[in-house]
Amino acid sequence: MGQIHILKGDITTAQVDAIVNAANSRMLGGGGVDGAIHRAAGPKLLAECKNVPSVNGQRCPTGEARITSAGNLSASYVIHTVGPIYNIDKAPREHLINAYENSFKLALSHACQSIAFPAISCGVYMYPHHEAAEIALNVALEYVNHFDIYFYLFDEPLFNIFKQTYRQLTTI
Ligand code: AR6
Repeated sequence: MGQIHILKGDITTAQVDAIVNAANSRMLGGGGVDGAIHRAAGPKLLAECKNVPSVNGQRCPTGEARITSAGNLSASYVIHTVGPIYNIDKAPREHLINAYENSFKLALSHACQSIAFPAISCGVYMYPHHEAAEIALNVALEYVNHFDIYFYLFDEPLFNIFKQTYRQLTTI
């Protein structure tokens, strides 16, 4: 039985088996947490991403996940998932649920015992933060038997939303 930990800070410092990246479908890096993870991991991560099979330049469709090693990060793996772009996605809720679930499934199949997530789609993809927290934490509660789960929130308002949502979901 693991635990859910809600932390404020930089996910690249997480001491876990797998760090989840909020990537885009091309999986060649980007801004936000994706940029931070690639900078901290170094060029080996980008080289590994380039080896992931692509269809028309798309390595990871929205809601799916892919796994690579983690370069200079202390984690064993980076799990790259792609959340929905809230304003243009036809099924944003379903896709955000899938992004979390598929990340957990990949971590399970690679025998990970601890996993760290950023707030997927909560930056430039503009998913409303309260609903995103509710989705992230509900999926995490389904997998907490298998992992220690760490959410790294980068700013105080989102950190507070995750803490408050977690209290609401776990208070009977
Ligand atoms: N550690 C933890 N969280 C972080 C960090 C960090 N080092 N840096 C930023 N965040 P975003 P998205 C937070 O935009 O919305 C990229 O360009 C950030 O404050 O990184 O899923 C990709 O390549 C926000 O709360 O991801 C894609 O093109 C959260 O991480 C696109 O952005 C997610 O913000 C994905 O957009």
